Amino acid sequence: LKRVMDDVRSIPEEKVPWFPQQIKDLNRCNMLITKFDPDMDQVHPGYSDSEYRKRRAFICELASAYKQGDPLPIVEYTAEEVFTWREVYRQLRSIYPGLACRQFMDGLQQLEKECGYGEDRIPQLREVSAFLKEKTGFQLRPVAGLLSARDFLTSLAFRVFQCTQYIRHSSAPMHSPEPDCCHELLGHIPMLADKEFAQFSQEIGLASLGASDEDIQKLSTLYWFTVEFGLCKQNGTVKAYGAGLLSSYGELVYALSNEPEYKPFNPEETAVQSYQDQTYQPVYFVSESFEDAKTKMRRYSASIKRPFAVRYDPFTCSVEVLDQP
Ligand code: HBI
Ligand code: FE
Repeated sequence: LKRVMDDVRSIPEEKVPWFPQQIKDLNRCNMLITKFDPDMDQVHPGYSDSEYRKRRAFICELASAYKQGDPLPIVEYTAEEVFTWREVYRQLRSIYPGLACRQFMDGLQQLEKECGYGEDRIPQLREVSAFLKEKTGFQLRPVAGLLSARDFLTSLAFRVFQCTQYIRHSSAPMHSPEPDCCHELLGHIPMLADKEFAQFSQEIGLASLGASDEDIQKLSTLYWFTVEFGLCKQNGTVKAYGAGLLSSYGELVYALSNEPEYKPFNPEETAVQSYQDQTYQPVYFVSESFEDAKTKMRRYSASIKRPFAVRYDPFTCSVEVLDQP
């Protein structure tokens, strides 16, 4: 018996990375990645525009000072910023009907009717967050730029979506190397108004809590090829549901042309596909339906090894940690 006890004691304690259990713990999930930063990246379209950089710094400070539960900051956008928004909105809006999935079109039409979406003004995160909360329970949180994959995915577990509030540089309205409010408001928000998609997003978040770096990398790749660049079949044709596509005129048209390679969405394979964040994707993954994507993701998530299980309690907005089932 002594020998057995010693053996048991010699098993090293499994190290689980810290993760938030209460929604206010998201205040600690703010690790930014300095990629595509106009202050650091010489090819960023705003690099040589000091006015733009000052404006960005101002909007990013609002996000850095934000604490869970504060009212979302209101940004008074300038005429130049609204002009950029208008160009992006007009161009993309004209091609959505043939290329975007049904859930996206539904969400966008509701936003246009109920939330002031249109060419003439940039919607405020505060009103959009209130809209989403009623539709699917998602809420927004302002963020200063690209977050670490772990911190970004973690917030999804609480149905919190981290949104940038600055806009891309006016010299490149059709392209942004980083997320900006056009990407968030046009790409992500309409999809987050769909109940099934909201649940799909939260489940990726829950799967990421306390996961190893290696599993975070895989979940991040799955997020990339679904939430950002996903395609799905609808009435016998392929449509876009990924936010990276729905906020980029060029890549949306490209993804639905006959140029790129399509593969069926299959989490084990998709999780290890290498991807592009500088140019168009060489391959896109096509789901049979959201239902199908959700079922497959669930099976994949259940296969991730963690010495505990998690359950989200919507009444207290907290995560319960349970012993391995
Ligand atoms: N950070 N602010 C922000 N927005 C994103 O869309 C985002 C991010 N960090 C990582 C990320 N997306 C994805 O590439 C995945 O790694 C989760
Ligand atoms: Fe995004």
